[in-house]
Amino acid sequence: MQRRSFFTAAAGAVAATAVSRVAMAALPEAVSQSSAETAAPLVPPNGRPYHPVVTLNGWTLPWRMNGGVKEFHLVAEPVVREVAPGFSINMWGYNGQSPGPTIEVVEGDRLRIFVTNRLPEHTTVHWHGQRLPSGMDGVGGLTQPHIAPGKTFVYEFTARRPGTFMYHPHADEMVQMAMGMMGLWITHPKGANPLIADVQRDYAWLLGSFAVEPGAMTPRVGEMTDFNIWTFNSRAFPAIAPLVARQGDRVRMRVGNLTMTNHPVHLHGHEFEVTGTDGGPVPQSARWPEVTTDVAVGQMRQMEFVADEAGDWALHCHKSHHTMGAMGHAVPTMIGLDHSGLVRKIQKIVPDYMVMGERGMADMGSMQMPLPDNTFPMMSGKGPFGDLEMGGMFTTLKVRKGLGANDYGDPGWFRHPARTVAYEYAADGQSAPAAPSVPRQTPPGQAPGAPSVRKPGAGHEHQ
Ligand SMILES: [Cu+2]
Repeated sequence: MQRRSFFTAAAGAVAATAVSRVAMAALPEAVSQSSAETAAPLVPPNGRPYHPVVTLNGWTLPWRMNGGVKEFHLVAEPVVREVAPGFSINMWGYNGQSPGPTIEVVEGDRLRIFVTNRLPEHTTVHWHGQRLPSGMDGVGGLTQPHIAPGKTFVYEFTARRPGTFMYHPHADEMVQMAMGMMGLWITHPKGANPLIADVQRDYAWLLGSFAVEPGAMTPRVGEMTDFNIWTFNSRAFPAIAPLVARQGDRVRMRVGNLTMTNHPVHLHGHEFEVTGTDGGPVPQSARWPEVTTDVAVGQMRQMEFVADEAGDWALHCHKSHHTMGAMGHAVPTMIGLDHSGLVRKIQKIVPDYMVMGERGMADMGSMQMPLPDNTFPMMSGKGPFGDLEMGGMFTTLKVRKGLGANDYGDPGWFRHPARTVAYEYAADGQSAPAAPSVPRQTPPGQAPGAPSVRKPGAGHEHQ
């Protein structure tokens, strides 16, 4: 990740990979990232200025300027991504990570993107949402020959419109996207744009899903519906970085979906507007307040709000199975079942046997259940008040007073002002409001305490 490495020509690579229009030019160095931590935003060292995004648990690909053209070098390759502590997946990605690095450019930039294929099979890169010459669209077989293993192809186009985009293969797509090949692309506006606000915090992530058996490390690539690992930028809660904002900041969230199902993204404590899609900025007259917006497959949504409420706010997919870790999806319903004698019998055969969920499944957050190697609990994460019972597509928005403009560090848990936290009711407490006491009437012929059903139009005067 050092700038100077761009200017050391990889001389040996020239002869083997020279392409006519860039003949005699060395390939830009392929910068690789080994960490799954959120990198500091990349302030542009040259070219047109812009306010950079923060890629959750990701990074932005550096470039070099070459005769007025911005040059990037993507390398498609197998990677090992740490999805949660103690849990890594064999993925395919770009430049050391899945998702690949975010590409940030400015409207009007002339671009040259070198793509080297180090996968065991051919690939291409499709630049989702871009206006570009048809032959640069990256659809293997339709607009270009596939990039064979070991080969480098060059894509050249101008970033014609500002917005939130992504890139992914258009070759053996089912396998390559199930393995994690995707990345974000941000085209910043050139100068002021009436539909694009200045924001103080600009976060971006891609929704992902993987089918990995507990204890395994490689996704089932043929899976169509039964995924068990749900991710923001190939990370699962509690390993997803929080979004941090200074109270009063205008915040943008850019979210793209390359999974096999839709994800209703839900933010607590604030209302946002969808200000843009991968089709471009949304006209002012077409924006309305939301607290949840659905991000369908193959879509991007750009949401904005003013972070004016201090606190720790949940930010998650609203499908409850998508905020679970690996192991919860095939558990039988045990609520209300008395199986007290059964456990001891089964433990004679399977000593570690535990029953899940006779009172619901909340107990599982704190169960010290033996797990296979390389997986993570279905419900995990500790908060200041106990177990969070989450996993998968869940993180927090942490809004604090007086943070520095470039302070993206986790500020820790919120310190709630006095008397602003929900509390346990105490019968002798002075502060709890008294609930009205109404004696229950039992209809004739019905046992006291039995549920009563009131039929419409039955005309009972009580209740
Ligand atoms: Cu979801």
